[in-house]
Amino acid sequence: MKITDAKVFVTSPGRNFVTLKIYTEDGITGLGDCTVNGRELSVKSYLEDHLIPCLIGRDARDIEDIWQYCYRGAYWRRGPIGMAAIGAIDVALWDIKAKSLGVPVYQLLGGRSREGVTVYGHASGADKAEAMDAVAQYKEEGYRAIRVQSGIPGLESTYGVGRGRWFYEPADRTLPPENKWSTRKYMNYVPELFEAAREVVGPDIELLHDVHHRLTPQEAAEVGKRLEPYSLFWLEDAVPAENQEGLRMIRRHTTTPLAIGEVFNTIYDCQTIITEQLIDYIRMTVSHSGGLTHLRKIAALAELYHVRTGCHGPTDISPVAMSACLHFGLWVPNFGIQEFMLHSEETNAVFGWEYSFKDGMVNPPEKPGLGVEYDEELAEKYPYVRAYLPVNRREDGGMWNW
Ligand code: GCO
Ligand code: MG
Repeated sequence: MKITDAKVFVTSPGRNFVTLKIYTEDGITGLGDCTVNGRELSVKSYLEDHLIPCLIGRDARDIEDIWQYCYRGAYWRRGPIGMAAIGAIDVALWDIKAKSLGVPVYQLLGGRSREGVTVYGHASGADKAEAMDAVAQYKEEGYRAIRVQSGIPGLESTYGVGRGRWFYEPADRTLPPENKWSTRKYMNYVPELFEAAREVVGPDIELLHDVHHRLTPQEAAEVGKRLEPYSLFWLEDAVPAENQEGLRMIRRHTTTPLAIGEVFNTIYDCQTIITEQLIDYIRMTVSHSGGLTHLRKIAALAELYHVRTGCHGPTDISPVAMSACLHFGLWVPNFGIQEFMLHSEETNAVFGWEYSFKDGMVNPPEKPGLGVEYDEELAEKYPYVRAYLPVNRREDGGMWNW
């Protein structure tokens, strides 16, 4: 089953998505998502200028060999752009193989391990009252797990607060917006936010929180300790991800479970924190971590150390990658949770797919392959628009992590 062509599509039905489509000689095609929010065209170029010419004529069934060829064949390995490109090729090849065998992708991975993929929804608000309204609404919708983010008193803007109740897209179509940050104001506020959230949801619904790389290990240890009374499911990205050893300090001081890894792209980025059991959940996702072939190896390593999966799944993950995550989550033995953010109607129309949501669990389309169709004609109506994620400064103007 020779690969005859591969095309990269960029569309912007409300926000940008980069999609790879691989074509084979017998007419079966496969899709992969390689959207890197705010750096979309770099991935397109990496694929078109460097990887696609090497794919033509290869047997689409040789998924592992093609992965190794793309990874080892590049002297300059790893990194978010290269690994997203490899990830899209890999997922498209799993899609093709599953379609050729007439089975959903999860069947190739090893079959169903659970009834559905438990997801967490995003409750956020400009202030505590608004955030609590959103928490109550997610509870009513039947979510078993809710991430809570809120504007911080005294700060004009922050991360993680959606525009409208169900949608969240931080990238902006101008130059990067600038946020201001105060660790002190954040730390003063976050315990009362979770005291309120625990009261709204009661003892059985899981609560999650994202710190978005804003703290030092010492500060994160303090926040973890102060949140212990509210029994979080996880505290995410408490510190910037580059320094894996930094997690040791947090671990020594708090039992609040830790999740990290949405910006990682290879197994080497999480080797220390997994093998030293410094985290509880690994956040790496299909589209940014070399596809299903690489992510299943990461999950297998994690399984040895009681670390469970918690794949990144905001709206910058297209329905192609989200579907791949759901197939993965249905199978992976050490599943933890799946992040789930609703896409806009325009996005769902471009990426035709039907998933089911019941009792806080999502199931992928029960169709051969990933179960996603890309409508090229409709996609053309939404041309690419350059967009940037915000940058972040401390109150004194010094640069900080967004
Ligand atoms: C999350 C993330 C996202 C990121 C976004 C950046 O946990 O979902 O932190 O919301 O901010 O992926 O593009
Ligand atoms: Mg996050």
